Amino acid sequence: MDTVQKKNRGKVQDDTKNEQLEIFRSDHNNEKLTTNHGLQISNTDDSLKAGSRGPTLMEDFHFREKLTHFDHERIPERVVHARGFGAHGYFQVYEPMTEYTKAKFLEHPSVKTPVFVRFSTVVGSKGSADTVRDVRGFATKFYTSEGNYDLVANNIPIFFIQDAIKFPDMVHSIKPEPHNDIPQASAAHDNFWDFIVNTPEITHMILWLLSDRAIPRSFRMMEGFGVNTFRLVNAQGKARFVKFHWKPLLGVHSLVWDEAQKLAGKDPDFHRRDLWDAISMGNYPEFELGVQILEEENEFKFNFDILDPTKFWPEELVPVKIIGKMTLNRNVDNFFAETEQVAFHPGHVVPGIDFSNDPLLQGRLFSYLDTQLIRLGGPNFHEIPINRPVAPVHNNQRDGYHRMTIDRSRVNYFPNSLQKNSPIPDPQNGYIHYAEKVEGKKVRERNPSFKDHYSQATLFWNSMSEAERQHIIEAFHFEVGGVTNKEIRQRVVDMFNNVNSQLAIEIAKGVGGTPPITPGGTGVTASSPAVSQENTIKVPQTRKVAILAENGFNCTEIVKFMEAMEDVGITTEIISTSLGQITSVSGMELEVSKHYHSAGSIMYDAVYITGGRQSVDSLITNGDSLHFVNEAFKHAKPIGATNEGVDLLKASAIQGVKIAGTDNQGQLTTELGVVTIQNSTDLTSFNQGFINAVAQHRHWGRQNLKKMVPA
Ligand code: HDD
Repeated sequence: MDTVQKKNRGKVQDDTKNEQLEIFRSDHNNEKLTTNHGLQISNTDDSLKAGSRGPTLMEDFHFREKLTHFDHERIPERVVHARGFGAHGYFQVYEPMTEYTKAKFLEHPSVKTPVFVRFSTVVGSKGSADTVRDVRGFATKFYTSEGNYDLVANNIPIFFIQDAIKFPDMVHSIKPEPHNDIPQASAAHDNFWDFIVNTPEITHMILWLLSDRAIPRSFRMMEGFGVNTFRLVNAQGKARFVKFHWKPLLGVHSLVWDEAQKLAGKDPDFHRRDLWDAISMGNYPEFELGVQILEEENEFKFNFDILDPTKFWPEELVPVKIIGKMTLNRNVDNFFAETEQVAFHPGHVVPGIDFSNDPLLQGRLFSYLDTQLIRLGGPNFHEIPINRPVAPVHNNQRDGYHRMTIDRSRVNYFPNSLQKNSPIPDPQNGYIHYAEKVEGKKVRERNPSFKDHYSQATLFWNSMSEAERQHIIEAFHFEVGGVTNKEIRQRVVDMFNNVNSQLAIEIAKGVGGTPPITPGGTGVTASSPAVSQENTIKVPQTRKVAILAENGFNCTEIVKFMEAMEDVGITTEIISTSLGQITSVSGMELEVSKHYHSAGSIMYDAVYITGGRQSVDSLITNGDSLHFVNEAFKHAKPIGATNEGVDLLKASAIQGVKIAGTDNQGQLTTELGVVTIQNSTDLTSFNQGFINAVAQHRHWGRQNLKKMVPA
């Protein structure tokens, strides 16, 4: 796998810039300060006054302009997905997709399409923490030669509701309660669970929301799903149903809840920092685009309706065909101009991509354009640089707030003879909606095929590993534990009895509910291994390891360790009591990356304790370093120690795993992600063992240990 291209490290940027954006960039480098009208300014620290102790004068145009602009600097945040982080990149298909679609950007691998991606949380406001339990948005704008195509996706393949008309109710219920604006960025409150127990169609989505998917380790380690069913249409006019997938080449990995909560305080920017740093270092995130394609004649082949957005198409039934790859290789220049002002819309399609009658999608097609009008202040938001297509724009739309184009023609209507009917619609190459035959009575109804709300929820539950199930149960205990109304808590127990009796019993244990009397479940015994994160890609690349060391460390061990990690694309940081330099037994100096005030185990994927008597003796007497390893152990992270370093583990609260000691001197000892060796100078096997443990991400077997360490 070529995920972390060593060759890329240190290289700042790729050459796939969106030329369109280039012309709007300004560096303000080595320039004179001016007003917005180009007048040079002599002093910007003192307002114009009548006497140096006198009142400020109305005629101070510079003061007025500066303050007025500042007073108007904020725009409304997105009503959902307010907190987000974006990056530029490019996309290429692996092979021509012409059999399925006439979309030009999917026509040939030689076509390199610039993209802009914005990842987001849904519920929290713009200043909320990154690691909250929530769905993550994964919106991609492809700047294609035929116009912008937006794939506005989430990291969960299904949705809360089936019909867009319920979206305002659903969002109102999960957002902070209106009387006191509490809680922020959390689903653990009465209003949301009240909505849940009254909305059976939400059952399946709640299981996903309470699963590890909702606390990703990184934006780089999430899948993306278009959720809705779309159509691909080829040049011959043949249409097929399609679901879109993004698959990260680093696999799908999550935090644990205790870690996510602590990160929200210690580093609320954890995900955006991770993405920014990865791109800055040349560790470009890569996602493969996959499609599940369904022939129209197979529309009714499944025991769920393929237009129902609360259902996914199990990959075991409809395989995901991997068709191309997106690489994110450039951070933004300006957060507001790009990430904040970017406007996505599922209705931004190109020829060859069309809609289905999924009632959620149909409603989305209205909402996104509507919301940009208020958020970006008018109908000309397509002229903001980040939203401009690379394809030329010609139409008779004119005027409105913030119009930038100077339309020089006197003709602003069609048909016309003064300009020979230009701009003229093109019946051959212009977008043609798929001519689907529809008929029916006007009704406010849901089709009976949308009525089974539990079978796929059981399928999902069946597909979870033991650890994943345990996490879901604990998430129920936390989220429903935040509900004050006892009746709602009991109704949650009863609701999930429809999915699985054992699940309901386990929920009841933690929320003070009565376990269901009647056995529940749906009778579904099938599972979909593809949805379990246990079966994802597991590689060590781009992981971050904390090295605990103090003065008197063993320099050979640490240097060899750092080299071995670097070779596989793992980054290392040295954590010590204070910033500055630490000195090895042999006098070698190393720069400390962070001290215990600024770092915590929660910011790393793994911990390594290097040898050196003096260093380890200091670590053993330091509560911070003991807490560091205890906490990493509790969060199921890989822990490695060599020679004297093993003594820190012995002094810690870690129990129940085998650690190198007198009976296994010189041998590599590995159990449940704890990798140790003592009395050895050949650390090659240790380094390799540690890398393997890092690749595993977490060692959930530790959850079964009777005695877990406090942290
Ligand atoms: Fe939505 C934003 C994804 C259903 C209405 N949505 C928004 C964003 C993402 C999604 C990723 C953030 C885009 C950005 O970064 O700017 N939304 C989804 C997915 C859905 C979904 C995958 C289920 C298939 N959304 C959905 C429905 C409605 C909306 C049913 C309303 C009928 N969504 C919006 C919105 C937002 C939005 C209000 C808020 C900000 C924006 O559009 O630009 O229009």
